[in-house]
Amino acid sequence: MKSIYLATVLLVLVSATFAAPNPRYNPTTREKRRRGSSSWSGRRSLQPRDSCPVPEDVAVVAPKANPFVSLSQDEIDSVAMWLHDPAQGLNLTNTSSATISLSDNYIWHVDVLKPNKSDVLSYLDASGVVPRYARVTLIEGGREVPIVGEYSVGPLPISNSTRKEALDNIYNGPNGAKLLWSAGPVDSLRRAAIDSLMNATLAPIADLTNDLLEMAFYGSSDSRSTMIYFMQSPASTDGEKSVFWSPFRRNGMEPWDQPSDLYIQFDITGTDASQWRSMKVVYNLEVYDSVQAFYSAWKAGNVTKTSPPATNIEFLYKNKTGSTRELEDRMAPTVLSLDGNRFKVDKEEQYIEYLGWTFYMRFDYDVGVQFYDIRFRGERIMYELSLQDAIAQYAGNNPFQAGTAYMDRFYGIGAASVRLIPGYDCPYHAAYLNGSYATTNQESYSQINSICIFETDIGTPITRHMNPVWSQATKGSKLIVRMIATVGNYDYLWDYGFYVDGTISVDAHASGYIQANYYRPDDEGRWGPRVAETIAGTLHTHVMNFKADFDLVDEKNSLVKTEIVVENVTQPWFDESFEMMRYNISDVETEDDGLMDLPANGQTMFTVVNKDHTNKWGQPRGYRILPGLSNVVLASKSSPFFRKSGQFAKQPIAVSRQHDSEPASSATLNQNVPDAPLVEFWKFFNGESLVQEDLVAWVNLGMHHYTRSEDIPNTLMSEAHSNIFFAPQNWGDTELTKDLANSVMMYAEGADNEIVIETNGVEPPSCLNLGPEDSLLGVFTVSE
Ligand SMILES: [Cu+2]
Repeated sequence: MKSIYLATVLLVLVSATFAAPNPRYNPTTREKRRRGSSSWSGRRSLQPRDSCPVPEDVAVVAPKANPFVSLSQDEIDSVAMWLHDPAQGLNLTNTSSATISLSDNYIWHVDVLKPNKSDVLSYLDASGVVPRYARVTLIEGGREVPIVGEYSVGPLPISNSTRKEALDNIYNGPNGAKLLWSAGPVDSLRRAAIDSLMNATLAPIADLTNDLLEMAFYGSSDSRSTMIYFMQSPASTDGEKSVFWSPFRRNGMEPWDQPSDLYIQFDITGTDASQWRSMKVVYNLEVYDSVQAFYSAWKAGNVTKTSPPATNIEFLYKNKTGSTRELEDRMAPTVLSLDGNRFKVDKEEQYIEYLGWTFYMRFDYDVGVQFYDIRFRGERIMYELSLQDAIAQYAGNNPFQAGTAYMDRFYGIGAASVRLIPGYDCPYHAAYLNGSYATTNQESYSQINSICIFETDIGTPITRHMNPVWSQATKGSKLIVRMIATVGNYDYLWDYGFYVDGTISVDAHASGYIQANYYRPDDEGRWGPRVAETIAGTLHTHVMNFKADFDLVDEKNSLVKTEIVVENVTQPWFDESFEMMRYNISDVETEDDGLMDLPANGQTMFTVVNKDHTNKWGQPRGYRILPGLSNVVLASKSSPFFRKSGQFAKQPIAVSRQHDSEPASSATLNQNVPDAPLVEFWKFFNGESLVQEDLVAWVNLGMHHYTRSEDIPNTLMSEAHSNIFFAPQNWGDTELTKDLANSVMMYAEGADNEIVIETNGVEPPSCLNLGPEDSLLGVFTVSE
């Protein structure tokens, strides 16, 4: 086993150098500190003489088996076999069949269906059983009106009582749990057909593309192809048609940043690919009615060539260049738990305990890690905390970027989770968990080490104070559960933080490659600055929606709005009236007021409270929803590309009644149906009471990405950062860190003002090499 080596030179006790008052330690701390060596050998020891052990995972057994387990391979196979049984009448074609076509019915995805909250609570809080169901997505090209439909299949295991039912109960859109086939996922079958269309369109004009773009396309698997195409998302509005624009980029590394100036529109409506066709062309901002018209114009010498994408792509490399900065040959600081981990993980049940916190985790293909039954000191704070979707809306002076509105849930955020890089993505000694889900190839898959768990210093003490008679500070710590997903060009990092004071945080960061615009000087930077030879940044907004299902003590919670208002007041103790602020406290009574903006200057506080449970001071116990850094939402509220599909991203905070029929603010298949989504979020807000009911807060993190040259090669997580806090608000009778032993209290005692340094028996381990500056001696003194 690997250990880290640290010099053993201990805290040097140089009490002789201190004048009276004579400091003393309490007995437990004094003995430890006296075991030190007698001299300080310098800041950096090159001769390790001791080692701090690698913290071991501390075992814990979850109180109950995790009710959110992904499907096993046997379960997936049994569901697939059951669906293929002619008795079901589905006329399914096996996806491995050599003759499968777009007009066949076949399975796209068999995943586990998220169980209802009501069932999970009866299991967690009593002896209920959580029924197990599969969520099945079928591509049904063989129907008279071809569709993609979502169904539940269960209960599992398969038995005579197993049924297949449309999941209409959890989808409130106009078509229920289905969409018209043309708006469905682009699976390998459809991609092959699109590839043929592209080949048929572009190979005949290879002389044109070689001239104007200095690249050509002959099919994705043809080695002569130096060009690559993409599809605009959304590729439909309601599924009646699938018409989209394709950009063309140089084939090779990170094509997102090698765009050309050419865009072609395609119509791929319906299951008969022979009817698919190319439509308009845009090149150098000139619009041509057809590829043929474009080709004729070029032949006639009427097309003005713009720069092809740069062939020198050195700017995209992230290998180290340049000389090393002074002292940067040393390893960067990191967080280490030298005294052993303070959190416990039941890896089997995906259950965690940390300094009063307990929770379960779930993982799925759509969004990755999610949190359930989050409790602090035994009391439930949230039933669920989970990412719902991560979307990005683009802008640009071309039909592709102008029409791009990604919903990454569609591409599988959990499926895009990556194996984390120890020491870089996560601190050394972090604990790791696998993320398990069912792939769209009907395989049960575990992404190794896609979640890391570690405790970190919050960077400040959590509390401190000094006055003439004592000085106190308490260490600030939090547990972080981290996941990173690389969805195409972008890398998203999500941190879920659990603080020692009862605060929960969600942080989102982004890195990876921007999806660049083709650089046009006449754009004058209106959609982003030029960032390399032939590319410009692209103005876009990221929004990530999270579900925070509060159950403060129990499910009966209320939403309170505390506004800071300013008014002119007259008081007998002042001669003149004057302006002063006060609270205006009100309940948000119904869902009609549940879609909320953040008033300017932070002059409103939103709290979820339980009015039936007050603290010692008679205040309803609550948690504050505290927007942190960059809680932005979509700038456009009526863009056609997110008309109804992205309603969750149009206000910073929304609070609705919890219903098992409203489990998510988005849907995996929402991407291509902005006019006919499966989930239409604003329909959740239909006048129901929000007073002492089961409430769900839907909150957004985000970033308007003001792209810059520093996005090349990779966007920086320092600035591409957004967060939110859920913080106790009169939850306790007092603040919740008074029991922490990782605190110091220094005070004077007796007539001689003898200084007492109370560290509650918690000391740096002997392997930690401390210097004289780290001594507590003399920090606090009392003037005589
Ligand atoms: Cu961005």
